[in-house]
Amino acid sequence: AARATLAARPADLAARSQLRLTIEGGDTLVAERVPAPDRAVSDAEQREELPGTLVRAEDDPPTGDRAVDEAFAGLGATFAFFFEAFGRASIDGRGGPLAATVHYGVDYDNAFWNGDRMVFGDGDGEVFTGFTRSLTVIAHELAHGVTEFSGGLEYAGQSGALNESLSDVFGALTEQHQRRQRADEASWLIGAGIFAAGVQGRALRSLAAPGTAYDDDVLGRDPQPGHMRDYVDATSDNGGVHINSGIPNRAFHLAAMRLGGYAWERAGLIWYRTLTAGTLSPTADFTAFARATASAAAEEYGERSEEADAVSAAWRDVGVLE
Ligand code: ASN
Ligand code: ZN
Repeated sequence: AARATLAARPADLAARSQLRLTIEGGDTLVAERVPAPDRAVSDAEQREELPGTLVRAEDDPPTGDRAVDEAFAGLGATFAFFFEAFGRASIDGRGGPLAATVHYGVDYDNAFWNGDRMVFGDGDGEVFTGFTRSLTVIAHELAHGVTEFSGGLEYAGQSGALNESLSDVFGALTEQHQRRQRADEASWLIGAGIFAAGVQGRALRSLAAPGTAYDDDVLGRDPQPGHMRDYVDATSDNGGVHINSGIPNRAFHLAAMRLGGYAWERAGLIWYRTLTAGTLSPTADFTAFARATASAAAEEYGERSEEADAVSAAWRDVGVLE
């Protein structure tokens, strides 16, 4: 039997695409067009001006600049994750561009999404090294774009902590997908490998054990709670968006561990559907989000499904649902 499928990309998909040839069932050649990333990495040359100079576009060869090539590869891995796991083509869902700027500022100890592009500092070399060294950081920033294009979650208080948590969840899942790691094989760390030598810590955050990622003289101690009883009423950090995100992070980890297997396949899909269903309020709090994940699980797998039960139990375990 021979079957050749040459499906043109949908007219509304502004994506670049590539021909993928696979052999099915031993004797069936399937040719299909799948979206391909459209990456553009720019160099800020240590200034705090965007976008900087374009140094690597999609069809360009590696530059030899570590940060440029790490960003390019990381954007590619994140694109592949969102498409293969959820069928989403790029940040806008229509195959649109992935723009990043590296070498931002002098001794710049952060990375961010500015509404348009991902921006990465090189670190000061004392506490942080380059922020592109971690795929989870690159995917975290790209996921802020996905959240924004999905209707957004206001970046303050609990909705802000959910925005942060979704970026951590998709950041961790991108790495697990790239490494083909099951839930119980993964590190569940964000930003492993970006601390300078001598810093007492494993990573920026841990989804599995919030509050345990680092304990360092300069950096202090990881402030994340993993349960509502330890919720931090902060005014800094937009009301603790990078602090209280530990609670929904741990809920995701618990749901994924309960289900087992590849975390993106069920727990990840449920969180993605919750974000993109179009019914989530931009000011959703933890309880509203938890209920929305339970509804998404019931919709996808059934009311009394293993998946719906795992999700509800996880939110109870962190004190968000009763
Ligand atoms: N690294 C941070 C983040 O993406 C930057 C920020 O909060 N602006 O969440
Ligand atoms: Zn973030």
